[in-house]
Amino acid sequence: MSQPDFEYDPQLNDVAHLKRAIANQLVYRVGKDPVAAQPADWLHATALAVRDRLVERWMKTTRAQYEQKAKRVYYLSMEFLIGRSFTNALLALEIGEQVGQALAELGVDIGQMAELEHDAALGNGGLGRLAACFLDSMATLGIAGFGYGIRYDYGMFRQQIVDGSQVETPDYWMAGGHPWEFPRPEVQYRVRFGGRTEQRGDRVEWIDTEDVLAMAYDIIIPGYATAATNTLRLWSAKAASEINLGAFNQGDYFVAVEGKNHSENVSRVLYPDDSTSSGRELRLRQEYFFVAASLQDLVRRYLLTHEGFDELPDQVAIHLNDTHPVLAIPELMRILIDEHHLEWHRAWALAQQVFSYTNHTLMREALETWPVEMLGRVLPRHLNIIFEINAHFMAGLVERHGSDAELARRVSLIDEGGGRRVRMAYLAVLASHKINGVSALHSELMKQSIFADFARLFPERFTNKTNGVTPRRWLAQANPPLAGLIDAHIGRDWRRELDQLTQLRPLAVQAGFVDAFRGAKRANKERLAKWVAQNMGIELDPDSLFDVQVKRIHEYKRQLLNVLHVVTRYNRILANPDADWVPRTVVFAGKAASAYHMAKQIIKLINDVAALVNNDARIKGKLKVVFIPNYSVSLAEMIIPAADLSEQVSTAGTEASGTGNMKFALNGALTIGTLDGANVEMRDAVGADNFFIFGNDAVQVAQLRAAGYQSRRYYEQDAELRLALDQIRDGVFSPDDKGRFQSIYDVLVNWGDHYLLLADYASYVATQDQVDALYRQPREWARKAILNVAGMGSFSSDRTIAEYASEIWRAAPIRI
Ligand code: 26V
Repeated sequence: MSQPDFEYDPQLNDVAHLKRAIANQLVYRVGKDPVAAQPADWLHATALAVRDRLVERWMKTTRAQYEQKAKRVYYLSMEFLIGRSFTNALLALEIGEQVGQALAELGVDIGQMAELEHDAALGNGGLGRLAACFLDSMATLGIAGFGYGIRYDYGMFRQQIVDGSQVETPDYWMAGGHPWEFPRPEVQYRVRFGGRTEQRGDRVEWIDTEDVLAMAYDIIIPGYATAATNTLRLWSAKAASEINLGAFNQGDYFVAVEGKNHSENVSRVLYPDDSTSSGRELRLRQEYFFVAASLQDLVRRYLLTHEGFDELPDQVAIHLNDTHPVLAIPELMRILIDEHHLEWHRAWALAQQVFSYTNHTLMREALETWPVEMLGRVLPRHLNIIFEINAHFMAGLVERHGSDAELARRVSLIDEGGGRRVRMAYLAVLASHKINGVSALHSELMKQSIFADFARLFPERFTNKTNGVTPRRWLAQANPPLAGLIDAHIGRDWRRELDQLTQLRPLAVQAGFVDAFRGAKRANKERLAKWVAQNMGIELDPDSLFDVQVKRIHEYKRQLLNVLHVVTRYNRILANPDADWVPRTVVFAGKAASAYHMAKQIIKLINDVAALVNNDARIKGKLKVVFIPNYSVSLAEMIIPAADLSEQVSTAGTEASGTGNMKFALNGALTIGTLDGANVEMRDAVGADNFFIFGNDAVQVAQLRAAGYQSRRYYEQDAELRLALDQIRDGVFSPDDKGRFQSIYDVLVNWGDHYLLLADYASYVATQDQVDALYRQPREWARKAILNVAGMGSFSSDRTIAEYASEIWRAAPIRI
């Protein structure tokens, strides 16, 4: 391989330049001879060549932000579930075809190569993926948005299914290198833990701390079809002191590295829990670690161009993605008071103008609280500050509302009942000028339940921002057949203005378009069927109705309700084998938190049911069940476009929004769902005739519970339901261990059925019959599916971010 014989210009995107660029990267950066290069080497080289094409835009954006004195929005999140970056970057640059051609000329298949990229799975589920969609939209809209988070060595665990059960293994996602990040060894901050505070005159000092360094790694976030390019800055822990030389010289090698390992463990692993606050000290340390580094970084950036803090609220917005980064509040107070000597009231006023907070769940067990004892040990100064915030709050309360001990007890930042704990959500509400929920229903329930007192005290702070998803990844990238069809009829601008999809409405009755739409769906179903055949050895029939539920496994999401329908359908087919059944393929995927026993039982049951149903010759292809292991962003990109039916069946009032629901509808699936989360708004947007709603709504759920819900009544009165539950209990699906699912039966029949599955069962099964009936009329089905796509315009994360920017952050786009 010779040196380039023409000037290397990373802005030139013709095939010849790209080919040269890729080959150069392969040789000089990856260090591989093209004749010996493996597909992974080509991927690395191509990623670097593509990344080069983003760097100039990135610098231009940073310069524009400075020149225009843009207000920066700092999105603090413990999780960013970005998935793969390669195809996303190609799309943003709109150079996919040229790169594909260049690679083809180099003898490499771009599709196969792209499949090798490891997902960056630095998140658990909805909250983390939302953060990634938001970064995409902030860049696309030209908002000066920075993501701040943790560069976990190990992201979400890899899920294997062994004998039908989940087995977790660590996922070292950077194993193949991570060409999308820029390590910044020059950007390191000291993060302090432990020690004690000492009053010196009118100042408090925090001393005798144990320190860890936070080192920055930057990931480029390209905007779509704009030069605007933002940064996700992730922090990695580095030991503040190197190995213990004394021990090393004495040959105690283990002792020598112990301290270093201990410090660096802070960014080692993502907590693989979803909605249970496990309350572990390492988690607390992680939260403070990334918050402390981020605040030092953003205050430093602000002070580069400002003296004093008067302009802080015009220049900085800090958004708290759930309570995980709430320590940013006492940390900012500490910086302003202890380091810059502001007086309390001034610091507090600034904090309140800077912070905003999104709540993502009403589940009690997910509301973070930290034991006062632990917080005092790990962060003594922050605990002082929290106590002081609380004292001011309590004093103000008496001033405004007289002394009301009961109210004070309820809203205090310190929960005094049974071991004192700090209520992080209350701290967030107190310090933020805006607090939002993630769907209209959720924002309303939030005000009525967990924040009822605060909504009375500070009504003007509470608002709603319904979630959205990025149409770049979730339609353009995930679904080329449908994206291409839409382009051919309404042009390409929907990628930036998703409302343009309304132009598809008249096409829903045009035979040519309907056929092409069905063809696109068919192609996606074939793609999934091929993957399942190759990777799982199971044959799926693309003519069958693909009925899909993919999401974290959780009782409130009610995968079990879906299973009850599957079992009922199985029984019905066996009872009436010659009837004209609509063939169905029921697809599940999702991870269970490692310590969540019931969720793991649900996975096992799904797999046991699948084994029996799929191997029953009498079923003859009328019903098939698959559990696809290791659900991830990239699997979602393949599974969702292949769905005919989207299962969104949570107990009304429990799913804050859902975002998978939006991705399915955008890809032309019909939804069967409850009036929960964003389903309510989606139904309004696409028309109730085009949406399968069933079951009790949130008000009815509350009434049922208040009236002393007795699930056993439903069990006794419904023979089909009883049969399904008895079969599960009696071991029909677990002949090797007949008692295996007794506890599932008990939860539903004897232990209160907290999520009201039995109350919604009959309505669900009846609605599934309507689904079958519609599927028998393929054009009518397609018409409704098209109207779903056409109605999804407002569920773009661009709309969501535009609302956050104007109503919460007060940040305008930069001109570039
Ligand atoms: C809590 C915890 C507790 C400690 C350990 C780690 C961990 C991780 C996550 C969570 C809370 C998860 C909250 C969440 O993901 N909520 C989802 O947010 C989505 C985006 O707003 C929304 O669409 C889903 O309905 C909601 O469940």
